[in-house]
Amino acid sequence: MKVNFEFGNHKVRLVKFKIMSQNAILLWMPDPAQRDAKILLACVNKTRYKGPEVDREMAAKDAKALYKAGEEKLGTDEKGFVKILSERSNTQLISINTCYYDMYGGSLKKVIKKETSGLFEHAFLIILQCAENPAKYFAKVLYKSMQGLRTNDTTLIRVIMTRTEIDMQYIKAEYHKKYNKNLNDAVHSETSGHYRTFLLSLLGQNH
Ligand SMILES: [Ca+2]
Repeated sequence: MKVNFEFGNHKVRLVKFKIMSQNAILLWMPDPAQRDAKILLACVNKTRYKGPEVDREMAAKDAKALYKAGEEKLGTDEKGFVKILSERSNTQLISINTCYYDMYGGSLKKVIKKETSGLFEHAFLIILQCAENPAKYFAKVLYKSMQGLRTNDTTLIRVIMTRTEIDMQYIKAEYHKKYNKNLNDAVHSETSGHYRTFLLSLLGQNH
């Protein structure tokens, strides 16, 4: 989707790109240090299986590997977390989470919070949230970007531009469910001029 509009004296053309959620995670990282860049590359480069099939046996193996890399170990082997969290499909991650709970009595979210910190923790939690319910995650990000005195336009435009049209329908539904307000109306009240027209055209019809 291409939209032309004028911004000051400039004619601007913005194109909506169709990219995977992994790439979006990359965008979320503010100026990552070299150490933290590993997970970003892992997320982008590895081919993540997208289908619905779940391998229970492999999930149990991964749960065990995560336990060894985290709770069982003094300190944390972050590489072990990166490998599993960046390579497994969303459905597989949900299965790993269930296995972990059954085997060790705690959720992966809790383990990540306990065993990791900083950008690693941030990225791992995003991956987990995206596996569970990506639309809910992005609805929350959009809501937060419009809170407070100043709207965070960078976040707002980044999320809206990087979601596919189908993703956006799910995000709008989650937004309405959680905040009891239409996303289009929220964006309308937080923006103005060509910028508003542009964002609303990317959001599509109000449902
Ligand atoms: Ca540990």
